[in-house]
Amino acid sequence: ESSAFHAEYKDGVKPLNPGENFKLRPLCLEDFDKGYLQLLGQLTSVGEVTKEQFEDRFNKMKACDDSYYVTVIEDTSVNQVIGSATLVKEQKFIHHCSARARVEDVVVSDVYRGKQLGKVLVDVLVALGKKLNCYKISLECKDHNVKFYKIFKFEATHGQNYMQLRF
Ligand code: 16G
Repeated sequence: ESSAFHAEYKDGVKPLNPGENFKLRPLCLEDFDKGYLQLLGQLTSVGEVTKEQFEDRFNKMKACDDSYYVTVIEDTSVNQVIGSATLVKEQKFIHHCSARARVEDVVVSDVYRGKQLGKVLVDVLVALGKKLNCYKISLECKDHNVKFYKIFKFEATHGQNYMQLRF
């Protein structure tokens, strides 16, 4: 079956209506055939991923309770996923066994930009992170996107660096 990751948004999280023909919802298995991976390909390298590989990864993520909140916007007039963003919740011992969240893989299809869809996605993830009792939400982004994330009150943190080791 192809049920969504998180069946419903938590009580009290009311996403902005993205407008007619645009449906905001959790990722589902059918999204493989609705251009989800092609959309991610506008963000970074995806590579060849078969339907079986996609389903396997989807099911693994879904099996992690209260962890992956993969959110998409579908243009229902063409049955295509045209925007996506993911909230990942990570359990912690610190802050009284709290949790932190990360905003990941924010992408809106190039032909749909300028319609505030990115704002709709990040708005709902921020509200969700708050509702899920995360004590902070973080993200990493390119310089030219800093202005966009400041709208939601994300700020660069003095004394904290984003570091990585790539393989
Ligand atoms: C950006 C994304 C990150 C994504 C990465 C992919 C946001 C806020 N940040 O940093 O989530 O995973 O790009 O780039 O969407 P990479 O392939 O170079 O890791």
